[in-house]
Amino acid sequence: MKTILVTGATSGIGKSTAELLAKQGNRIIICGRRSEVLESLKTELSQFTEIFSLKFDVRNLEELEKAINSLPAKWKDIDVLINNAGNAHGLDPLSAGKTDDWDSMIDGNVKGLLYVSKMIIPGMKERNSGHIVNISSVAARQTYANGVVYCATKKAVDVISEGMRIELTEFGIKVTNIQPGAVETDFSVVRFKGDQERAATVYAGYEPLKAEDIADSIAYCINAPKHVCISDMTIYPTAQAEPRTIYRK
Ligand code: 8X3
Repeated sequence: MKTILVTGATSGIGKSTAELLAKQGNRIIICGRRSEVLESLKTELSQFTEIFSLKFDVRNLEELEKAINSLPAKWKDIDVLINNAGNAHGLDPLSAGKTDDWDSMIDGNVKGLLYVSKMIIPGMKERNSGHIVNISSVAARQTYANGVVYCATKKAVDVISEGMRIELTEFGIKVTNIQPGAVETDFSVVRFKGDQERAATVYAGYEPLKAEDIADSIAYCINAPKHVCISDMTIYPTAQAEPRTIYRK
């Protein structure tokens, strides 16, 4: 049984991952921005294991420091950190991009991941053990038009994973970088600012990945034997060859 902290646990990949790892008997710290959603998820998952919830926005350093520092002693030794929180905002050429969207993506996907990691890594180093799982994207492998800033943030996640591995290997800490392709979650609804119809077109005509598929992959990495570190994993739906190429019927 491990103590696992999941950011962005209230929906999508984060929620499915928290659910699966809870069912496997791990103790889970679920983190997110919406207290009602966190509380109902806590109730739902408490039937399987011990759950602790922390409300914070990864973009808010003060809020997240306060939340993580408030963890009771028995929850402080985090074995696995899953840096899942992150989003895409807008799909625009650079010339028309909204700077608020850029700030949200850079603050959440890059700075937020760094802030949370900085809080958790010292304990892992002291204990000479731990596992950090960073959720990147296939957008880090292939830049696409109108998504340049999103792609840049995910490329940054790849680089941070690589750097973490270089800095943390001597402490016995594993680092896993996961690159999901098209996963049908609220991802596109958020990207298109609530436009459900447009979001649905992203997943039309083929079978996209489900959040559960990524949760499975994450669980596989976490459950690998102590001497095995899955450093990188790229997961596409069978119908997708790379971010821009999807075979639709
Ligand atoms: C989401 C996958 O291809 O829309 O990270 O960028 S993609």
